[in-house]
Amino acid sequence: MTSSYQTSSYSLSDLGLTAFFMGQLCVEELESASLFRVSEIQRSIVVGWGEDGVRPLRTPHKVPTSAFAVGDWVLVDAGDQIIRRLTPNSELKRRGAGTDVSEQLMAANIDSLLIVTSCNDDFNLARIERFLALAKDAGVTPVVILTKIDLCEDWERYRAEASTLMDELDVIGINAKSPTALEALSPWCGRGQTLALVGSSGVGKTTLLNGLTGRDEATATIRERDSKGRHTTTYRSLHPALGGAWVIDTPGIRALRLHEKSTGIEQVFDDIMELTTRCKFNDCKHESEPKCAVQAAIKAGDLDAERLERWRKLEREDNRNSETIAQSRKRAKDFGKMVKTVMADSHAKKGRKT
Ligand SMILES: Nc1nc2c(ncn2[C@@H]2O[C@H](COP(=O)(O)OP(=O)(O)OP(=O)(O)O)[C@@H](O)[C@H]2O)c(=O)[nH]1
Ligand SMILES: [Mg+2]
Repeated sequence: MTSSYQTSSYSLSDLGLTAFFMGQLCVEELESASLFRVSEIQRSIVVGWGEDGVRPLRTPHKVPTSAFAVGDWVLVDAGDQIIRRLTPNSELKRRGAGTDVSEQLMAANIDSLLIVTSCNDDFNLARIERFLALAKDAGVTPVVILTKIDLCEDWERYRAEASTLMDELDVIGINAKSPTALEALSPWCGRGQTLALVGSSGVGKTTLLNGLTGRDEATATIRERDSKGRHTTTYRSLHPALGGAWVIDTPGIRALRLHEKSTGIEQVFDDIMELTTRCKFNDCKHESEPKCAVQAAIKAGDLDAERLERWRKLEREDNRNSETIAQSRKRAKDFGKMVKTVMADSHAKKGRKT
């Protein structure tokens, strides 16, 4: 995707400015500075959309570009220098990759999260649940978009499976390449609304963006063998859609790691949460304890055992995420000690045998 600093202008209200943001400004600021909506963040560049079009903005001294998110509202001085970030009304955050425990801002001030997945090998319930928890954490409406229904004989099967993940979840099947099919997304594309497209590489996020905005951003075919994409989109960007909405396209995510104590997990798995309150023991592990309501629901066919496993996995990960770095070092040290002890024991046993 290439940056193009456009000059076409939108009013601040077209850009999604509401009283919530205006309430964060004092009269002097309104007179001397202007407001921009962050439309693109690359390694060292923040680009903003203001009343006169799009232009690069300078971050405050020693503040990295990672302190801002696409979709943010920022106050900017006459020299295109960002003065401050306005408090967002919603924020998508994830945990960094590998050993990085820091939180990464993915997008801000969005109304709905379009979780895009194809009706092929990409379809994965655990991944969709993670994205649902991400949306719930941010307090935004999740919608599951199933793409490539034109290449799939029984795409309704995918819809049926995805619909079981949460009550009242909208699951829309679409051929992202068909302009008429895009009308199915109109409930989330109203004037001033902002939606973000997330999902693995190759599922059709940029194809949807192009259809919704009339743009022609780069897309690329996927590998036939495993339906994997080629990571064509490399950074997040905000674009005006034809009906007055704003669309954020994002690079494909290999593995989404939720950040900190995620209340989203509890909301997505509220069926299991409700069952746990009915177990006989407060500290029930839902394994083989007597009068466990969770196991009883599995036996009665009311709860899928695989869903319970996926919840356990997310809970374990969430607990680990909430550890401080010191705790995580201690856990690694204790594990190292345990390995040494086991090794020493096995050497001693071998010694006794010979
Ligand atoms: N037949 C069909 N092809 C689709 C559909 N959606 C996307 N494609 C094709 O799938 C390929 C990948 O689409 P992209 O839009 O580049 O996917 P992406 O999610 O943006 O991928 P990344 O930028 O790598 O994250 C392209 O060749 C699209 O033309 C669909 O609904 N039907
Ligand atoms: Mg893309």
